[in-house]
Amino acid sequence: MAVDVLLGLQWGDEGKGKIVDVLSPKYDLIARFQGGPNAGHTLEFDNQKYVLNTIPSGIFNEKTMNLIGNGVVIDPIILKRELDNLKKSGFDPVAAKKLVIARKAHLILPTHQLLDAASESKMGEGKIGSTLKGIGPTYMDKTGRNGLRVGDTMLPDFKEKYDKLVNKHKSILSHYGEVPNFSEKESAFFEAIEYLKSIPQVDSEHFVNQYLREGKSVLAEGAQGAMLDVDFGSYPFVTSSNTTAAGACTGLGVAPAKIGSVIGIFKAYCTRVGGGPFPTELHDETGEELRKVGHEFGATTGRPRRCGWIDLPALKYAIMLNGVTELVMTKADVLSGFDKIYACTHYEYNGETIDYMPYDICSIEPKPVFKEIDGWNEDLTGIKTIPEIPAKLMAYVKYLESEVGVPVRYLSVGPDRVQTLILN
Ligand code: 2SA
Ligand code: GDP
Ligand code: MG
Repeated sequence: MAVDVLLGLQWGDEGKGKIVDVLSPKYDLIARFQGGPNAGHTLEFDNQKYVLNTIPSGIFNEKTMNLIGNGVVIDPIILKRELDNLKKSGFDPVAAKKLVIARKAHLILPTHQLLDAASESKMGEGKIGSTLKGIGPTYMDKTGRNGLRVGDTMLPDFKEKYDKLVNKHKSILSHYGEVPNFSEKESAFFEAIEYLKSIPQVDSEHFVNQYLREGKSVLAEGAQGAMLDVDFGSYPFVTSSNTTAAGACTGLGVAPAKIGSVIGIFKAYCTRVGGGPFPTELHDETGEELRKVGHEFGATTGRPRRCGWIDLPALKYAIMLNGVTELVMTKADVLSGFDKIYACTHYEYNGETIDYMPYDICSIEPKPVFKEIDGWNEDLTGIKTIPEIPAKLMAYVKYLESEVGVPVRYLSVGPDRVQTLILN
């Protein structure tokens, strides 16, 4: 057996949570491999909406096990809150023995969040627009070899390790100004750590490979999107992890040869939240309309998302980086009623026409060249079968497939689980 990977091909929020939930009955294990509570993965079914930050989106499927992998960074306070909320809704993954956590995953401390905020506050115009969840500073401590890991919570010297790291953080924070009081947050942190200890800890590399040896199916769930990858995104306007398929190998402990299908998700248009270049962004009423109809607000922070037309050079780049084998197009319903829609096929950049993401995208933003495409008027949200798909939408899908060279396997026409069509 191999590990299939599902990930976002744009700037995040493509609908990964919804699609993982839809696919989870096919899998024995769903495993998050990077990012942390900066993610907001939304699922809807039975008229209920759930937003998951750290917990994998397979949690609502009765038979599926869920793993928070070693590549994830965990805020124990947020994880406890997520689990408490699920319990209130009648789901208790810990009691149901459906959640395990990698002991090698790193912990987000209250001071990581203070560092994130302090760093952003000093950047003015150039700020990243981080979610302020402490993601960057936690990955910095991981690669700087100072981090605290989930497994450390079980060791007798956990508090000493914590104090050592916090003292380092305090000294960095003092360079930014007065160190804010975080005693309340600290109490909540230690309370949440006690709770965290009740979740079974595993070595994700052994756990996942054992599943494969037993012939069980595994889906790795990405967070954010390829264009936010720390290596290949529009650096420095990126998140601090590898959001691309390679991240599934390091974030779970799976060899590259053990990767199977790579399922890439994209919206029928584009959004981005936070700072950084976004060539197809619409600064007009059409952008407003997309935001309004698509409810484009951050699932974690509530920030308005920037909206624009689909960007084919960026999509092709993401497909190449990830080795995408099949596509999912979401939010097709949001485009209903637009007389014309547009696809960026190329960029004008420095007096040239190019069809790739240029290195210096942050200082010279490429100007998009658009192809005009006929829109469709039909409401898609009740569509259940392929013949009901409007011909103009099908033509849009076929056009995108011919441009990127990968089939669109699933079409999502609404936020609910049931609003999903299998195309081929
Ligand atoms: P961070 O917090 O350090 O990872 O921020 C760095 C950049 O990564 C972007 N980022 C995201 N982009 C889209 N969606 C994300 N999750 C939330 C959602 C976002 C929200 O599901 O809507 O609620 O605002 C996410 N997480 C990180 C971030 O905007 C920065 O550009
Ligand atoms: P994720 O981070 O990729 O899981 O995506 P988010 O949950 O942050 O954002 C996607 C939003 O779009 C959520 O509110 C979903 O409920 C919603 N959504 C997903 N698929 C569709 C769709 O096909 N149509 C519509 N209208 N909404 C969708
Ligand atoms: Mg999201």
